[in-house]
Amino acid sequence: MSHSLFAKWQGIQRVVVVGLGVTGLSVVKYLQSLPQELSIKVIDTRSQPPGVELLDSSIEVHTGSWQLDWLLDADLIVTNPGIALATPEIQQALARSIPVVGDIELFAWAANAPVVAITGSNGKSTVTDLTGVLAKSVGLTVGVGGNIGVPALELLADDIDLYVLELSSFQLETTSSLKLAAAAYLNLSEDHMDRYQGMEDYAAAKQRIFLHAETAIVNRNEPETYPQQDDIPVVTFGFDEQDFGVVWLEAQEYLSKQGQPVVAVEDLSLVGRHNLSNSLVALALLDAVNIDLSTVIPALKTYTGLTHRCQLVADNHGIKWINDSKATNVASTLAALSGLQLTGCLHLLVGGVGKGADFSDLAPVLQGLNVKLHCFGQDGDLFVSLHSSAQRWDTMEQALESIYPELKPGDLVMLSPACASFDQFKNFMARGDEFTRLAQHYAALAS
Ligand code: UMA
Ligand code: ADP
Repeated sequence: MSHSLFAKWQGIQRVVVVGLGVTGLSVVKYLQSLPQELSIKVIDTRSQPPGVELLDSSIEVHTGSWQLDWLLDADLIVTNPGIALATPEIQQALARSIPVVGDIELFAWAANAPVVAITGSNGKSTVTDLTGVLAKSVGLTVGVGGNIGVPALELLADDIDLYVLELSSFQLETTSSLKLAAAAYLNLSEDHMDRYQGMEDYAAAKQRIFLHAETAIVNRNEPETYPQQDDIPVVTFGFDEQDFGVVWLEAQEYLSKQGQPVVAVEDLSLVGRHNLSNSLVALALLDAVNIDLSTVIPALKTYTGLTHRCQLVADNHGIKWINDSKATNVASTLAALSGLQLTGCLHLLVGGVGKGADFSDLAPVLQGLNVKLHCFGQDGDLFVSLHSSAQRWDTMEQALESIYPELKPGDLVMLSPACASFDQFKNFMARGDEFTRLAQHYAALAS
């Protein structure tokens, strides 16, 4: 244990982990690996939290409600990102000056290789994965994790050259000492309004990515993404010739660095304008840690993206089925709609948990498309007024069952729900997997 890590843990004996899931489990495992004797207790307000069966029997667990006396007796509370700092029980602990941190803060105490991180409302996972893939392609040992699904504490190892972390606003709320070689803030649009008081509150959580950043990578079109401190060097990305941008040479478009071409857009496998922007950010992050960009171009050209993001999952008789289950807010569904090359009718499936969002920005875009809107799930009603074609279904399966007999060549069936999945699915992956299974089933029936 390094001297600085030892200093962080001095005086801490009773640790309460709030919220299991993959984060809580990684925290417990990490705490157990530390050399000092800690008393570890776990609280999860769910009656059957995921992962409880994997806990060591020596750990005391309370499920189904809060256990305030445990909380108020702790030297340190480590929360799952699903637990808001504003939760009254957590506020009571804070009022008694009990420190409350998240797993990313514990990671920050222990990491001893350069870290780059990505936040924003949309594109985080794509940029995180791409940055990791490109860095690995030049032979580096890279730890890629965070909100993308692999808890950051599981990445800690002595042989890591670079950590690449996706950080959600939830995680940033409880992170205060993470030193970043570069921090990218992609964009800001409405999301998680069920957790925050309003956009200001949500934006303030995201700004925390810059607390100890050596370089800020920000979106030229979105002033909200710039750091509020003026002592951080800023590198920008956008669709013109400045910093990381695009240039046209002999009628060909290139991604560029300071006006110099880096790679031709037509050589990329990723599709959609939003993915050009994501590629620019990955290049800017690697540049910030002194990786020669010319060496990552072969991997950039072949990168096709992550599953559940505008992913073609069935293509039969000229009918395409696209899984964009990761579109969990309005801006991501708008991005998916803006990249469409439509020759027939779009059957768009929307709905799930709306998280308090205002969906009205979708209406003008839908007006301009040959679209049939299929609304399902808990908040499906909120979409019905957006387009005259709208039909209400309880489930995605019911919608697809009715859609498939009327499909014609050129039609496109897309799940881009603008909502979270928790009303009917374990997570967005399970929702996307179910869509893919059904799409492949109905595509086969049509053949
Ligand atoms: N919960 C309770 N009571 C508790 C603990 C949790 O009700 O005591 C609820 C939370 O309110 C939350 C849900 O349980 O809605 C999530 O808990 P979980 O067990 O699924 O959490 P983990 O498995 O640890 O997953 C978390 C992140 N989840 C959230 O931030 C909600 C995952 O991001 C992340 O991949 C994982 O840690 C590893 O870092 C998911 C997510 O939806 C994909 N993130 C949001 C997003 O991307 O929009 C921010
Ligand atoms: P996040 O991790 O921030 O949710 P993802 O890379 O998983 O981001 O993409 C989530 C959704 O947002 C997908 O539906 C994808 O098509 C869309 N998307 C990806 N990048 C961007 C971007 N830069 N701007 C807007 N939407 C995007």
